[in-house]
Amino acid sequence: MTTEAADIRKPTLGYDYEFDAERLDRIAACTAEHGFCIAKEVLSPAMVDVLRREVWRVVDPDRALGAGESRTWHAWFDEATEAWGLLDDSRFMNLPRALLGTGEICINRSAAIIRRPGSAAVGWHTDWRGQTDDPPRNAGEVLNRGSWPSGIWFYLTGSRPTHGGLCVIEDSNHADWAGPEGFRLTADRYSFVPGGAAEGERYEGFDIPGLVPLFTDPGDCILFADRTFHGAFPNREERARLSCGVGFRKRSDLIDAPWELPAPARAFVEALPERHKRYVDGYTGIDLSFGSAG
Ligand SMILES: O=C(O)CCC(=O)C(=O)O
Ligand SMILES: [Fe+2]
Repeated sequence: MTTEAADIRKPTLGYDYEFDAERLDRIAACTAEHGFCIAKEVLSPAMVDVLRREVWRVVDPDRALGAGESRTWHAWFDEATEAWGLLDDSRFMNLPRALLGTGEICINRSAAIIRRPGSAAVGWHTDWRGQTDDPPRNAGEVLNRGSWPSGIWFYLTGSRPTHGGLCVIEDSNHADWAGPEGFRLTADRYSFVPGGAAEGERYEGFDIPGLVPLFTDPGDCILFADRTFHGAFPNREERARLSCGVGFRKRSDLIDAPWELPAPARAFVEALPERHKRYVDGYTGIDLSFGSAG
């Protein structure tokens, strides 16, 4: 496969992975079987505008990010007051309900990312942190140990290889997946490296068997499973790449977070309208100062 982003075309796989957002059965089945799918036109153009504005306002209010830089803002949704309407949007909310198999869900975590033109690739990794039962060493190990989807993301300026788009490895969501052919999983099973290579930095190449570059429009939702391995291309376009995601888990999957509810999370829980309070029953917020980075 060529690794020139501009030459990479949308692949034809042996199965469908793009569905109308109402095809919840297909969406859940594809994510369970292949580890990912795309729900089409989840957001109205007006909601795309709202979310773009809220990503800028919360993540980089002074437009201080320089060329080549990127910034990830954890618990973005806590502060993104204008985006809370997502919780009223059944076209969106039915997606996590379908993946989790229940309507009894709460917010697990959220984030928004800005990647300015020239920003670097994101090396291959899984967000899942259930490889061990050892006491959690950081917030990711607290919040990403269960079998809830790691990804429910809007790429608000579209996902495509030239624009820092997301890519996944198909079928890498299965517990017995041992890495792409020609690669091996790292000892912690967070990532993989080429056959004979030493473990070190995350691998950032795009010449990987099973790689699926995702092409989406701004209102589409990218869904991926708890363990799915993914990476992102560098942003080679003139425009900043904007994305945001809100992840949910079953309310019955309790998390006993080793931190006090952080102030933005407390303010969020208090300010949410009564009809939305069930989505924060069990919400922990995130305290990135807990443990080591990650
Ligand atoms: O920026 C992206 O497209 C992917 C980011 C990601 O995978 C992560 O932050 O865990
Ligand atoms: Fe990730």
